[in-house]
Amino acid sequence: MAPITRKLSSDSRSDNRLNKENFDEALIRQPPGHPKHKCFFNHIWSPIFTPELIRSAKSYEPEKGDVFIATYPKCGTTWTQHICSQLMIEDYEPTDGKELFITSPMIDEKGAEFVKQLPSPRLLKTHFEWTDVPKSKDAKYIFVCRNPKDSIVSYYFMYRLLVAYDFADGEFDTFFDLFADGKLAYGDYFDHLNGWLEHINDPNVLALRYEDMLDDLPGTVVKLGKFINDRTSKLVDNEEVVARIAQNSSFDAMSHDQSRWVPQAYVNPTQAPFIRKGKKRDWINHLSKKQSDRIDELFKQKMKGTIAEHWWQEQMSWD
Ligand code: PPS
Repeated sequence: MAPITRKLSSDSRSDNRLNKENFDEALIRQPPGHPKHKCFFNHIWSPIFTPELIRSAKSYEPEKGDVFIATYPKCGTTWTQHICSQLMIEDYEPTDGKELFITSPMIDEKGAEFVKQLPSPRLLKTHFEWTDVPKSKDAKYIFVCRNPKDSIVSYYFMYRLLVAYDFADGEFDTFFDLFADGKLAYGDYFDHLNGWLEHINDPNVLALRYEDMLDDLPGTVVKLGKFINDRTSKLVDNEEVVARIAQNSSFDAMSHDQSRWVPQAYVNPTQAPFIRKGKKRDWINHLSKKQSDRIDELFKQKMKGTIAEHWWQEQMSWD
């Protein structure tokens, strides 16, 4: 673990001068040139997370009808949430103050109590790895993944965008090394992917790839509708409904009024917006050949023998 900016830590728990607030502060780490993180439970988190809410989120007991959208960050979460919200929530209309962020909250950040007061069926976001996600055979899980090279670039721009990370001027090379070493919020991309891949054939899990969503958005809307529940399954039998949802969920449509997704107080207005490029292979504009080779090597080592071993060859090739 990299050096820490504040003296703290394992002894902090026994220091009775620390109240809740400065205990949270004590978990902050930010070596020079790095983003700001919180470190607890042997994991790295966004500085806005707290141990209490993470513990609470993990202990949530899912109810029948709950739908989790689970991703490693930047793999198509918001996009999938927006599509599913249109299918599941009758008066869904995200606006400033009633952002998707609130109607389809991230359980990891908000904890169980916040989630329980939402009307059922609930649509929840999570970046938890498989082992941490609250499990129930009565809940459904939509796992969305994206090739690692585009995920790194998108994640880099998000770290610059979100005020909490204090990384608006952060260097890509620093960020790249943290990603490759698994030292960003939510840890190692490959471990996260591998954990979920072991469950993609479970009957209550649907796996999607971001790149396939780009290739066939109406088909993705139908897949989601058929998976979620009987009502949404019937809805997607109607071609007009599918066409309208796909239209509302295009990159251009979602680029408008971005205050619908994330509260504006969270973002740095000088940075690229949250819905940023929405493409495959944008990584070619940011990774050096050496960095690209390093990800290829990690992919080969860590995905060998898995169902994803040969995924994304075209999207990840240097040529
Ligand atoms: S987060 O913060 O983890 O919830 O981010 P997440 O929503 O998973 O990922 C954000 C990336 O998804 C892209 N996006 C889209 N691409 C294509 N079409 C649509 N409609 C769409 N909506 C979101 C978004 O632009 C981010 O990717 P990049 O590569 O940064 O553009």
